[in-house]
Amino acid sequence: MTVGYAQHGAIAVLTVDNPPVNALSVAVRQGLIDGIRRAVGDPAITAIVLIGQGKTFIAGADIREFGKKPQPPRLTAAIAEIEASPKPVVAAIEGVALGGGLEVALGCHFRIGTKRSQVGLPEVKIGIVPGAGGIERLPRLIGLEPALKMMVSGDPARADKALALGILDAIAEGELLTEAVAFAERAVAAKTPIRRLSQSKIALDGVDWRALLATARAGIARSNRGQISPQRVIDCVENAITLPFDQALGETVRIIGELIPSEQAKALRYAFFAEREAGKVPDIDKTVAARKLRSAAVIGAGTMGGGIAMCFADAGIPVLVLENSAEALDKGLARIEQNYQDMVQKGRIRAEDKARRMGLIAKAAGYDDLGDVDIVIEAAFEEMAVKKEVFARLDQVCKPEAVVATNTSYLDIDEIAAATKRPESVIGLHFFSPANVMRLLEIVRGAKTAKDIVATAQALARMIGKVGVVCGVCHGFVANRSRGPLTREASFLVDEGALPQQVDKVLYDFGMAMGPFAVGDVAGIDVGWRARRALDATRPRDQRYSPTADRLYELGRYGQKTGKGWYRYEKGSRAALPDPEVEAVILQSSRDQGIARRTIGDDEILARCLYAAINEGAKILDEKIALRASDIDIMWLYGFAFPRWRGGPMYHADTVGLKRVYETVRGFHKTHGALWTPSPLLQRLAESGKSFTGI
Ligand code: 3H9
Repeated sequence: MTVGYAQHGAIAVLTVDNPPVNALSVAVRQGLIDGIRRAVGDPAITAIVLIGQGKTFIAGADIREFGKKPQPPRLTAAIAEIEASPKPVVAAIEGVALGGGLEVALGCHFRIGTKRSQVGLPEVKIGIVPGAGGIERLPRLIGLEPALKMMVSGDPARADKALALGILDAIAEGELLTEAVAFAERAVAAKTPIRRLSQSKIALDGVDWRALLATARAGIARSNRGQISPQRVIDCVENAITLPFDQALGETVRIIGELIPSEQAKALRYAFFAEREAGKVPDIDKTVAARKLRSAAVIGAGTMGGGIAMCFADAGIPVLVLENSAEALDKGLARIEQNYQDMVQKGRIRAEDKARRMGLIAKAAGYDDLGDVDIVIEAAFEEMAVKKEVFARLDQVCKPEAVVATNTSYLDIDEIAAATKRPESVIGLHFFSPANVMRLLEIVRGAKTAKDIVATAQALARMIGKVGVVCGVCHGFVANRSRGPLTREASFLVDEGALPQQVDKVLYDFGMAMGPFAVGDVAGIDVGWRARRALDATRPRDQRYSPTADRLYELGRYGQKTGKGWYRYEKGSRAALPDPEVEAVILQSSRDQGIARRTIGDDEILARCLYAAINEGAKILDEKIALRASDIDIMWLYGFAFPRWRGGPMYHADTVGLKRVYETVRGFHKTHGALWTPSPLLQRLAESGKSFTGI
């Protein structure tokens, strides 16, 4: 039975039981209708409680059913049946009521939650709109402005906020079912009037709803550039305001019907499941227990080390910070404090949050202070000799069960591990800058890393709110290695005839948050210069190399920090302005390389940048450094702000068609040589008509 039926005195209890998250499959929809009819038809029943089995009320429609032929009954029909009940219906919300789950609860006449409840309409995040009355009912319950905010962002509200907004009528202190039954009995005894939201009006007195919607549209155009669903939510909200309930709902149903099969919704559904898949490592199941993480240490108080220390403090984990000198440590802690201060000023955290978090960050006087910590993350200088020295010291002082991690972004983890007598405890934990903001945590598993250390790293990712993706060891690992060819091609394109602003615009218009040159100015042209010098010794002599960025470095143009890089920046502004001086450097560089500049079309720019990354991604997959194509996609979504509504670069390649991608790569190989050698996997898949996500 997906919807159980029981009687508690005169109260019927319907229990949705559809693990793992009580999604509203066809059987649940039918079960709800049957249960309501049975309770309504039974004279011994005076009221109904609707509850979910386990830790969830209902997580929404079954996303796996999307794209398949819809089967009756519709969710709107089930909700209409609930709302029409002449006997009071109380939703008892444990855990989440999301999407269709909240829509079911809004069809009920009362809602009682627990401290753990979360309610929301996240449909926009999977490229659709709330399609079962949520758009029409939520503003009627809590008012237009807060409802609009929730539906457009898709972010859930926790119990206390839901109570304040009026989504919840009460929060149970004790056992939810018992209190919900008591609530229902009281409603019957007091003859509390039943409130059917579909029959009420949206309160609009004094609300300039046109201005509100216009502001929301403009905000989304910036925050969710290129994404259709939030704009469609607002279309539906406008209908909810201007049309009668049934007519507005009819329009919403039509719109969700259009959106479900759309490319964007498919990509966003793909990303939803890819994210869940990324947490799974085939040889590490639930029987592998993670180690306890109650305290941490970070080596290095630079930008990266400081950001990592903030991650721990944000999660309530005490963290020690170790630096070479007292000055460097003081400087690092001052930067952390400033970051928190900025967050307070922007209203992101309260002053007391800042104080609590700063209180969790302490200075380590030396390596001997690290003997008790559960995890150490080294974020020292990117040089193998330095890393080896640090790890040899850590080996001497850390307790045997400690996790000993490095934040290196490209060095060989196995070589670092070999500097210790405990290579099984060593792992790569690669954060992305700014470490306290970017959500990707690349978990690099060395040849000898123990399984429970990997499981602990995954648990850490969850604790600090990151998306952990496990991969193997190679130069640059998965994220940076697959992105490297994109920046490489961007530089070549500029040498051949494009300008930075043209290349950046093409990638920005594609949906990336920034183009590669704007990113270079943020990351620092001096940083790129040092990374290239580190590779000089091993770079094949006949390999094409763009010297243009080196010319900018020689001019002291280090990027935003010097007010000049690929662009120029006015004092105090981050707006990238094209600079004739850069253009002159580029033209000279082309001449020096003997390249006759040509006009380059936007299509070529996009293909060169993206397909270079995709071809490298395919090589990484073939070498089994990444477990699956979707893991590469998740890394790009969370590490490089690739537009989620395009799924990720590998998924994007599938939508283009691998045959076409392969043919284009082959063409570039002919024109541009060895750096474009097609990946054998790409070739195999293209020739057999397969896709990355199908393997
Ligand atoms: C909707 O409701 C449309 C309506 O407006 C109108 C319709 C007409 N369907 O995340 P977890 C699976 S749209 C199918 O690891 P957690 C998930 O894939 C929907 N499957 O656990 C995973 O499977 P597996 C609006 C779903 O505790 C397993 O459940 N609702 C669904 O970290 C456990 O999930 C949403 O967008 C689903 N709806 O988080 C909510 N949800 O074990 C989406 C989950 O095989 N869901 N699964 O990998 C979530 O936000 C989180 O999953 C949730 C649990 C918070 C519920």
